[in-house]
Amino acid sequence: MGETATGRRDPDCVFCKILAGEIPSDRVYEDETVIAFKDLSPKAPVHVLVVPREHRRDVRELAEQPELLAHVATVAGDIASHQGSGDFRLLFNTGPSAGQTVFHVHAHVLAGGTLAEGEM
Ligand code: DGP
Repeated sequence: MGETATGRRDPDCVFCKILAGEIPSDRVYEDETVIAFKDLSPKAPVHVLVVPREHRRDVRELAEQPELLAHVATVAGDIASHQGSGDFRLLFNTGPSAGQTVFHVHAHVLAGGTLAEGEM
């Protein structure tokens, strides 16, 4: 785990590399604390990941910063309003058996069309 001027960074983390511009992404929003980009393998008409800039493992670590967690939810809602009807599903996979594959906390924003219950 390394520290940079912009906060915590893991040099092996794919989302830290996206944040640093080392891996391209289709960004839909960014500010001082979060970025949002389209998921590589979309599971819904709108499938965007909202990612805090600082490297945190999962939503449990993010919850140590309640304002940042709330900001992630606000950004997710704004994206759903701009890109869909405003309805959306917000999902944090947390831990390998729950499907987390990238261990840099991110919220999946799923929207557009009708989302089936139980479907990601
Ligand atoms: P999770 O399984 O909850 O950890 O979600 C990780 C998501 O990240 C998964 O839906 C695919 C996406 N993803 C992984 N690598 C990349 C990448 O390099 N670019 C983009 N845009 N998305 C990625």
